[in-house]
Amino acid sequence: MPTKLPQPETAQSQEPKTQRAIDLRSDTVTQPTQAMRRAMAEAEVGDDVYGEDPTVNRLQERAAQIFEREAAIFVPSGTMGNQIAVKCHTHHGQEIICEERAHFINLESATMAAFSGCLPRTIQGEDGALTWTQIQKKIAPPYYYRSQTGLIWLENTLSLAGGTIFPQHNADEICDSAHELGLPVHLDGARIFNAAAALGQPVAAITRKFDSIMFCLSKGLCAPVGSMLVGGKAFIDKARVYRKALGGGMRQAGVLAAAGLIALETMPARLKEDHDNARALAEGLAEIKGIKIGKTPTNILVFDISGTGMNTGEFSRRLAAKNVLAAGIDNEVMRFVTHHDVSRDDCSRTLEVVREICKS
Ligand code: TLP
Repeated sequence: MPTKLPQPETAQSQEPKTQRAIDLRSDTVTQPTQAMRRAMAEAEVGDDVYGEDPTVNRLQERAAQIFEREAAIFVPSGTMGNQIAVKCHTHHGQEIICEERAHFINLESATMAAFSGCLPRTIQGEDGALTWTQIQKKIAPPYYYRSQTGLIWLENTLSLAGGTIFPQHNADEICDSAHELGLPVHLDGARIFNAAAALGQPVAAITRKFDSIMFCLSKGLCAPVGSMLVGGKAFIDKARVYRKALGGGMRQAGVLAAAGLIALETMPARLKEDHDNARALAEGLAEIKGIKIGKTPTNILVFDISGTGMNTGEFSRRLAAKNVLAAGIDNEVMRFVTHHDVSRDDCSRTLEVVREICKS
């Protein structure tokens, strides 16, 4: 499926200017909480390039502990975390097997090709889920002129498939079988805490077999900046080299890590609320003529609006005029994301607005 970045819509609002916009473009728009702001102001800091920032060190230790791994590293963004993982696991000229809607091949500025010199070998999975049988068929035969498979890549939840949860049995089988062939498996777990909340499982239990995991503090967990890369000590030592190479060595980054610690400790417990809101929104949308919506297991809704006679550009503009911000994944498919700064009332209001614009 062709993908385009959610573009901010200009809200040429016909509503009173004081009305707060309901921002469903992404959970990246969440504002840091008051507790985060206080912790940031009071953070103990040092130079993290020398490994001397005590707050960054604490965040890294906590992340490693929560995921039951040897080590973790704080990175400025999910994109950097993912691309460092690609670089650490592969060599130039190799292939990475992944789902065709994976974020790292569609929305990370082709860094995989530019920085690591790798090609994607894509598969379409049902609701974004892949099976070992599908993957096995895509592993390169050992001809010297054939680009060789270097890495298997899974994403949980899969954002562009509608926040779908990767079936645990498939993930375990893929990791075990790939390891038997000497292939590493990385998890883009930008929203792994959403998957864990929906499954009622600890993140460690659903990520145990992966060689490395990236997760984001700055999405549903509301931190202003930052992601973590988690794995074995040797992998994280290597990741530190490439983080610096990419310009991600930060100095007194403890001000950011302080918010990250609060995100990690306190915010996963409330994600279920976002999932409930998303489900309520999905049920309402399903009743509107012209809209087709699939499963909504977490906080991301993707729905086809081609039956309304509008494309996503027009649909987004009409929403923005009523102070609801959202964007399309392509010309026919819209994406809504619920989060901490979207209430159940905001969902009801959004449904009213969608009904109104679909009627007109
Ligand atoms: N996704 C963003 C946009 O890039 C689309 C969003 O609004 O959802 N992995 C996954 C699965 C992601 O969804 C994202 C961000 C990233 C990686 C990259 O994270 P950042 O934005 O921190 O570089």
